[in-house]
Amino acid sequence: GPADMAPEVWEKVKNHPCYSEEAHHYFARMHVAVAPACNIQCNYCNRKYDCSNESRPGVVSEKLTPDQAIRKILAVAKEIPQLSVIGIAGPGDSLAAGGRNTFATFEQLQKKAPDLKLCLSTNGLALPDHVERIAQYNIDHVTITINMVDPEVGQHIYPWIFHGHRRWTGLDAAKILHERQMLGLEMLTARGILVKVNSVMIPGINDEHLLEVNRQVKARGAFLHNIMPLISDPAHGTQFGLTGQRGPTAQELKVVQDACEGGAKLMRHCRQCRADAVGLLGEDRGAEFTIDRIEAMG
Ligand code: CLF
Ligand code: SF4
Repeated sequence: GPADMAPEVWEKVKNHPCYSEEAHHYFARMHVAVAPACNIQCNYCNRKYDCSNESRPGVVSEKLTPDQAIRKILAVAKEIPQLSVIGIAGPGDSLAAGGRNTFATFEQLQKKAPDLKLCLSTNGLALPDHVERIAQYNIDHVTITINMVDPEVGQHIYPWIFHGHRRWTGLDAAKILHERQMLGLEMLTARGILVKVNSVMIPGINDEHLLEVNRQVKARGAFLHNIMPLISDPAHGTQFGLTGQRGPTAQELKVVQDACEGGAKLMRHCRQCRADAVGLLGEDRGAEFTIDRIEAMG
């Protein structure tokens, strides 16, 4: 592995297509959309479609039960030998609703296909409650979507969160979410679990602030920082879409990414996958492997 990487880290990175730019040419990932619920509201989300943390809006993912997900994964693993990672990234939050479906899927998978790496993506609100189980099921890769480290910024991104049996709004909501995200990040990195931070760049809201996000997540041990452009689509009715909030241009995105050089290492090959994507990054073979087709094959 590279000189600047400890051998145990390299072991976790070398065949993960998102954590290693090199690996993404050779190794495939598969998402199973077993997590429909969410515990917060992001202004860039439309609940009818995928968690827009990672997914382009407009197409509904194939929602699966944990049992269906296992059948689908085992069938796909036979057909795609490069498959190395199973991720749960929506269509809601993987740890909302107690993470029930997420952990039910990973628990079985760990027994039935121990060679596949497990990966999950979360907004972080429920993360501190689940670090123990994440470690227990050998989930080596966790992505947290962190769009701010300052509740003043956060209040323009998150209209509400649901936490501790009640709904919070405004600055209170953003403050709780921020504290939970930082705590979850620290707890994971303290256990040697690799953490990638995704940030959605929202012009005029958090674009300049993302340098501070980069600095703070680096200080807490994040392995990678993935700054992604907001995909704002009024046709799909996101809050930001309705207010006319635009996404950044490629040039604006690059300026912010370049300004972060020297901080937490940046991921630059993200393809903003759907919550049911299958295959190499940038290809989506999901349509070949719908659960109907798999169950028809027996
Ligand atoms: Fe999936 Fe995400 Fe795991 Fe990768 S995707 S849960 S870390 S296995 Fe990868 Fe897709 Fe970008 Fe995500 S290219 S959207 S960063
Ligand atoms: Fe939507 Fe994801 Fe935000 Fe939940 S965390 S509101 S699913 S974008």
